[in-house]
Amino acid sequence: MSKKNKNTSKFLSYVLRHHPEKLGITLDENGWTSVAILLEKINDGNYSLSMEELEDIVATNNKKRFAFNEDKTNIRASQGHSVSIDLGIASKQPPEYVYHGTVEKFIESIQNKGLIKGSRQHVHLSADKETAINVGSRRGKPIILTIRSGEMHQENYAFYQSENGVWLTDEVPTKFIEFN
Ligand code: HQG
Repeated sequence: MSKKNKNTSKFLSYVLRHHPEKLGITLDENGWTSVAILLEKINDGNYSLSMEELEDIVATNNKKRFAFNEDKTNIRASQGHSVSIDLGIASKQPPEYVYHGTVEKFIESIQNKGLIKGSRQHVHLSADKETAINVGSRRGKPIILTIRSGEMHQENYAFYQSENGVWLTDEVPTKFIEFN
């Protein structure tokens, strides 16, 4: 992916997950926004973005962070929102274990409170350790927690899987976390 498209991806994450108003766009209740208006607003100032470039970003973004609807008239971020939207995905049985990458300075607090969603709409969990290592590495030396998601599901905690494969849930109480 080109440097320009990488920067545009970051900007799109910012507006589509957190601050649509900064670009003067609105998201519907499921997080979708009009592609035509998005392009119009982006091209309003001294930035230029074509539909072809946007299509390239959606197709090649390393984490498939964005998705078009069927006829490509709307676009949304597949997960990671802090604005209140409903992704409209059905709850789903998770694997027996999922993983969470974090760093040492959060461990004591996680031991006390479990995993909490903070400013995002969900706690984000990974299907494999590899991905969790990458998530944790954003903040320093990664520590990988194993979550007994199968057991949580049996106890009626709801899990969702975003279009790009991230496991989402509302909270993970300490008793389901293996700290090792
Ligand atoms: C920590 C990126 C103290 C948690 C990634 C994490 C992911 C607690 C931080 C996605 C805590 C929240 C989400 C507690 C949780 N006490 N700290 N009780 N419970 N934490 O960014 O999971 O590149 O909101 O361990 O790849 O790091 O943006 O969540 O360190 O998929 O697409 O609080 O964001 O994806 O941080 O990352 P975040 P996350 P994108």
